[in-house]
Order: sequence, then C-alpha cells, then structure tokens
Amino acid sequence: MIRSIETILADVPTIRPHRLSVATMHTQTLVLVRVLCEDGIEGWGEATTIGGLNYGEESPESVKVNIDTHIAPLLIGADARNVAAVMAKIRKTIQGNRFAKCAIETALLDAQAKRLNIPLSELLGGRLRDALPVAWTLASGDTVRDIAEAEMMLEARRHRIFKLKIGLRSVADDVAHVLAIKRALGEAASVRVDVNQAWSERDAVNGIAALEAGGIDLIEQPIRAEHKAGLARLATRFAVPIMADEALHGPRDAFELAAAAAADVFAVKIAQSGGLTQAQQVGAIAGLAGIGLYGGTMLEGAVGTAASAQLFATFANLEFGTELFGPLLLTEELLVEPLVYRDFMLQVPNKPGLGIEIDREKLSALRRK
Ligand code: MUC
Ligand code: MG
Repeated sequence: MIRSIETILADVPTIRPHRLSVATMHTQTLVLVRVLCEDGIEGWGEATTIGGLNYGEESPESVKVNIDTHIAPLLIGADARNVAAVMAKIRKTIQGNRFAKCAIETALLDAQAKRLNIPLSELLGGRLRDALPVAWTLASGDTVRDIAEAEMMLEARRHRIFKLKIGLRSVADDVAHVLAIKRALGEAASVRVDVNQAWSERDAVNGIAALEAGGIDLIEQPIRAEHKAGLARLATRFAVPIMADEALHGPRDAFELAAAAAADVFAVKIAQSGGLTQAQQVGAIAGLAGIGLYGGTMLEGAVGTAASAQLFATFANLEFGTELFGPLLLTEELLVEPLVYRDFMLQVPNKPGLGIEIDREKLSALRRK
C-alpha cells in the first residue's frame, strides 16, 4: 500500500550560466517526489523542468501543488505493487501534468523494481547496453569559451558530442558561432544545434543550409513546436537529420509526427512524454517508423537522469546517443555515490530500482523551506 507522497523542491546553482533561446539559467530547481510504501520500500521520481514556465507549461511550483492537492489523495492506500493500475487511475482523472505523472510513475516503478530486487531497466523489458553515449551542451553564449570547454571535455574523455544552443542572435551570427566551433573541433567531435523553436521556416531554410554545408550533424527543433507541416518540409528538404523535441509530448505526437514524416529523429524525454511507459511507446513508434532516437533531458538531476538511463538502455535504435548530463551542470552532488561518467559514456546503474541512493543530509540542506 502507498503510505505517503512528498514533493520536494531544491534550488541548485549551475556551474555556469546556461543560455537557451528561451531562458538563461543560473540555478536549476529540482523537483523530487518520494513515495513511501507500507512495506517500508520507498521510490523516487523527478519532475524537473527548465526556466520556470519558459520552456513548458508546468512549473516546479505547479507540479508540487498539483501533486499535493490532486494526485497524492488518489494514491494513498492504493496497491503500490500494481503500478499500471495506479497510473491508469491517475491518467483517467488527471488531465495534462505530464511531468507530475512522470515523477509519480518513476517513483512507483523504482519502488517495485527494488521490491523485485532488479534494476528498473529489467522491469521495462530489459537493457541492451550498460553504458550510454552522452552529449554536452555548450551554452555559455561565448564562442571562445565554448571551444575551450569542448576541448577540456574531449581531453577528459567525458564528451565528444556537443550540442550548441542557438536562436537568440541573428541566423548569420549563430551560424558563424557554430561553424567556428566545428572548425576548431574538427572530426574529433560531433557538433549539433538546438534552436529551441526560435526560427521562422524561412530562417530555418537559410540557417540549416549553411549548417549542413559546414558539417553539422543534427538540427533540433528549428521552428515552433505546433508547426509540424513546416518541420516535415525541412526534413524532406535537407539531408542533415531534423530532430523533433518540443513538438513531441508523448505517444500521440510521436504517432502524428511519424505519420507526417515530420522528423528524422525523436528526442525522447521521459517527463515530456508523460512518464517512462509513455516514453517507451514513443521509442516503439520511432522504431516502427524508421525514425532514429536520441535520449533527451530536461536538465534533471540524478533521479530523472538515472530513470531516463534505465529506459534508454532498453532502446534498440538509440542511434544518436543521449544528453544525460544534467547532474554535471549542477554545483551540488545529491547522491551518496555519484553517477559514473567515463570514456564519453554514462554507466547505467545496475543496483535494484533506479540504482541510486539520495544523500538525505544534502537534500535537506538544499530543499526549499
Ligand atoms: C532541450 O531543449 O533539449 C537539453 C539540454 C540542454 O542544454 O537543454 C535541454 C533542453
Ligand atoms: Mg531541445
């Protein structure tokens, strides 16, 4: 039986300003959910988002209020071992709130996998790999600083895939910034861009043509999320793969994007999808449609990152790797044993459940009072 649900907000400074077209982050607010069951087992989930309400329609504060007020009462007393039934009840009565649902489902699955004494990946069908390639996002806003940061990451064998956040400046300035970085790094690195919806379709035609000619490997969400027909035209027009991110809010969008041939790659995110099982469906739709997969992040801390890793490890078509670097962007470590990043890969935890242990003292020091 589910005994209690607690939603914790913790504000953690980032190691440097992280500049996206929609927000510049100096701190990240982690949204953590702890579910305690009658048998003493507890599960953890995460509903962290980016830039308050700048990126998505759920804020850290709204997630907490909605879980405390509307979702927790549905869960208290329910059978914790039947995760599917509990989630069906929530999905039937709660509209939207994908991040909150993701955190709850993750916590229930973490608890259930611990109960069964298996890593979460085994509850999700079984892992195909024990380590995942991890991209790093260069988003200082400064070309020279970004090149130095990338060179440091290559040298440390931590990342060799770099995603550049663009869309704030003019197309010409952004293209010059990206191509300067690509020229500096050469073939040692894969350089990709994320426009976070900032371009018009016309900007995108010009920008992508220049980026493609300069050897850029992937173009993420160049235009507005709602503009699926435009995305489809770009995917047809260019050889460089076009990736859907903000356009993809779960299986329904995945199905529509696949049917419209609107993307070459899906950025799968567990929270954007509405939870681990829905993200798994996004992966399945991509597989059926011949669409490549990329394991995305909402810049979650260790809980959401471990949960994502447990799922992405089960994906057969994870052609474009992942960007599960969230914990590395934070100044504080929240785990007793940090996640292991080695040889350009995140090692997927293999202890039961998410395979991680929260440092309680650290968390109580950081939590919002
Ligand atoms: C996004 O749009 O992909 C992921 C990495 C990063 O730096 O920002 C996020 C959000
Ligand atoms: Mg993105």
